[in-house]
Amino acid sequence: MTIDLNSRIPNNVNLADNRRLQRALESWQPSFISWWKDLGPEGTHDFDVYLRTAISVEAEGWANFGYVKMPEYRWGIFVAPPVEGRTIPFGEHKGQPVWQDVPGEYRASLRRLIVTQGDTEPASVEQQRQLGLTCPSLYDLRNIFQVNCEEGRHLWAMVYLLQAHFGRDGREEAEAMLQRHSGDPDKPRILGAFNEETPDWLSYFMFTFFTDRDGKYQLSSLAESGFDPLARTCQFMLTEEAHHMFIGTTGVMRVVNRTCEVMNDLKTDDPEKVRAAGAIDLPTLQRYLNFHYSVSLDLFGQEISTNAANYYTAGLKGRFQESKIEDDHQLKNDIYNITLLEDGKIKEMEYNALLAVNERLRDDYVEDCQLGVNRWNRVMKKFKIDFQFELPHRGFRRVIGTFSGSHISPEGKKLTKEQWDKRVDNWLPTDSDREFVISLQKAVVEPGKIASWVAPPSRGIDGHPFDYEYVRFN
Ligand code: BYC
Repeated sequence: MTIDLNSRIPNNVNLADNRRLQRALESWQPSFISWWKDLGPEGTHDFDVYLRTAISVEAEGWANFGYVKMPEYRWGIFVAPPVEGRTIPFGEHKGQPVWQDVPGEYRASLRRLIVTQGDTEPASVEQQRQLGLTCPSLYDLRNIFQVNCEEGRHLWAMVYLLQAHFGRDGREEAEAMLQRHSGDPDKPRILGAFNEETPDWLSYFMFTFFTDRDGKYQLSSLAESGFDPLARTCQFMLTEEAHHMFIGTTGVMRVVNRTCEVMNDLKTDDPEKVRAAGAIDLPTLQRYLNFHYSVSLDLFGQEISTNAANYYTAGLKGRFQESKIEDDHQLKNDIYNITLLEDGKIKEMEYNALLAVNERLRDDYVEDCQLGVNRWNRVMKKFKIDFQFELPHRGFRRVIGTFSGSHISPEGKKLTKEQWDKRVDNWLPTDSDREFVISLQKAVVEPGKIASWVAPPSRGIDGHPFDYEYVRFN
């Protein structure tokens, strides 16, 4: 499983032995680089960035650091090693040997899953394209570039699967990945969250906490797939994904930390005074949290989904940590509790567990989000500040599924439109919140310096201190 770094496309899949595939990927590569130059991080092509590049998929090789110009980043194809004798872990083919090729009957479903996953990766790079221009510190600048490069690599991962296993259709899908663009009215990205703007660093930290975490759960369920190339690809992607969520968890935590410092220094909880001191008041942080959480909840699809049931039964997309769950892994006769809006009332209802696979994944996600929120709440406790963040009710501001089109308060009460309109400014970022947060966005690029609204990290990257020159501008 060693990575051939000298080849034009670094890989551990013996690309050199498959000339047709190698040629297909090599002919896609210039389109990718040109997309990166046009829609990747703006104005950064000459920067030397202290980046991590994988040189092997083993524990000691995937975190190799050095200065790199981003357009020269070694994007490539890395999959986790095969597990000998692996069998399909769930669904109607459970126990049969995993597939190395796409089964004809599941071709359309697999293609759709891979395209949906792949589409999110370049979308997030596009969404974050301008953030480098207003970075709060060099440390943060380096980290966002790392994330952007890895999202680019995740696109490579999906494009490899499409080109290796879906022939001409796959090549067309690979091209289309670079033609849809985040927020483009004519050719938008596939999923809603990836057409939202990420206009400031608070939104970015929230995005990496909430939306990248959806990525973790979706990739984990694809990592269980009976289609082994997809499973192994996603397994390696998950190692990179952890860093993205680290940025979200610690990013928001550092913002909370700074706000609490200011509140205690000024002995105030008046949001205006906190803002005047250049920090972001806690109620505004809660409103950003509400927004990003609800957008990300939509990414799990409908509560009751025949698509999801079919993917599961076919053995294509499993549950989170499928192999650790103790049941028959077929779910035909199992039930699962779902919160639904029925006849204008929010009710817990029992449903066939197969139809509830999306909802179960969303439940796992909600639990994980709560752990992060608890960590942020501990910061306020440490500062002896009487304020706690809360995840809003799962029906709050939803666009997909049972709650879409209704007005549900953060506490989970069904409201009329008038009631909602009266109170929504307390719950979601207002124009003036956004203007304020954007007004704080000014680039701080001197090593060791940091913007007023966020605390420095407790540790640097790869054992270096915070004031390390993580990015060199040429
Ligand atoms: N927006 O039966 P349902 C990441 C559509 S993030 C728009 O529930 P299904 C990352 C749906 O397509 C992880 N449309 O569908 C993070 C369907 O359309 P049709 C990305 C939506 O298929 C940060 C209809 O509604 N990976 O990696 O069970 C940075 C019926 O819905 C949405 C994946 O998502 C939506 N939110 O569930 C970088 C994994 N939700 O058939 C990267 C692959 C639903 O009526 N995707 N619809 O035309 C999937 O597993 C599934 O497609 C979904 C949807 C879970 C997304």
